[in-house]
Amino acid sequence: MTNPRISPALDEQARAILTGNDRGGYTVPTDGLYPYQWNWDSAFAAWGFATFDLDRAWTELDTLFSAQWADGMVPHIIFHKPDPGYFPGPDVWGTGQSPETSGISQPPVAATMARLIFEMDAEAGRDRLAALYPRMLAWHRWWRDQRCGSGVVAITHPWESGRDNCPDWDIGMANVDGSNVGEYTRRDTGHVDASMRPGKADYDRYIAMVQFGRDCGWDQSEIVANGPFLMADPGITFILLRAHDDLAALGRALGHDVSEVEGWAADLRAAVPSIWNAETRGFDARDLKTGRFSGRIGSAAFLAYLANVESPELDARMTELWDAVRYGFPSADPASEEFDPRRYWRGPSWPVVNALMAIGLTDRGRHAAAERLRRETAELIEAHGFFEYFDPIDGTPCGGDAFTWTAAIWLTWAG
Ligand code: 9WN
Repeated sequence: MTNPRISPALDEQARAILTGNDRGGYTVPTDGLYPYQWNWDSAFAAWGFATFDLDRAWTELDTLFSAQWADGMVPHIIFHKPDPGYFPGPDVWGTGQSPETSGISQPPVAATMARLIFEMDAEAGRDRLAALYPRMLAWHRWWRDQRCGSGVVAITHPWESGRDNCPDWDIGMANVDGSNVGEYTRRDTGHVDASMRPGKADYDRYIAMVQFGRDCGWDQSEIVANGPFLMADPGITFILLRAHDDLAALGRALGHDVSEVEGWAADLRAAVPSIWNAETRGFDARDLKTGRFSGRIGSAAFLAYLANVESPELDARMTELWDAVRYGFPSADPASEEFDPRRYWRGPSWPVVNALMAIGLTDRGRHAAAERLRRETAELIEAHGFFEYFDPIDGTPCGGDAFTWTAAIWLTWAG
């Protein structure tokens, strides 16, 4: 995925964002709004760092895995240093970990990013990879043991998906009681425009789910069995499937027996048809408490390409959603009534998801589609800067500025 470098000035800005968001061994997603280390943001940051500082890239992944739980989970937030600028902080999560962390995970892109980094310089990365490999293996085993009971990957909280308020989760969220969570003060809406963030009803339910986890001591089996929310996520299913293959490739490069990982990948691949919804003609989230499909198609469905899953129907659906907007891939279906072009994961185009989709499309030989995605993403960044997400219709920049993963995908892919 090498592109001619089209703007040295933007390259320089992107590097400055990564180094400016570096808090010493880890990066924050953006200053102010997200003052801690987030899981999948860090994996993308590592990929970005690898374009100019390979050693720093491996360190980012090391720091992420230094917060791994004894059961193998790598948490979605690591609260290295207290910061009142974010809610809910470590006191609300109450996981009792050291360092303090949240109690859920996030999309496992780390092995995919580690492979991209390793392949930039295998010699220089061999020892770093050797140290990381058993930790990544333990995390993938955790996904398999704690989240793949139904075959595909389940999430226990919308934050686990990384696509917090996308319409996929609406049917599962409807069953969560957010009325008894008590008083709290959000911090996100003090940093960015509230109309671009999830609403209060969503936040009440997010907090109710955190309180359930805390009250049962973050017992993952209890959360899966009796927690308020459990939905099959096409996004993490495809990301994990891809990551299993990348982890196996890394294991082989180190001379390990990778048959266990290959087995996990085969089982997960066999379960993928269970999230195909013939009615919506797409891969769809499913409420595992009722078996019902969400009936919503969003960008996660098209991460299928990343996992070597493709079909003419998927291609046709991708074109339908994409041709309805102008800038990159919409996070929700523009033809649906929920579509909201600036409300977080309910419509906006996310550079980081565009990059993942493009990796998949390139690997499947869809070079024209991958190039269109790159060009449209680059146009957004060139016109407005390194924002968190963008209105896919008119390109309005949204959310946080000077964003780590937007800078990272510029250096590695879009720029
Ligand atoms: C909750 C950091 C994270 C991303 C997620 C994105 C958003 C957090 C929030 O920010 O989630 O985890 O408070 O909104 O949805 O994908 O990792 O950039």
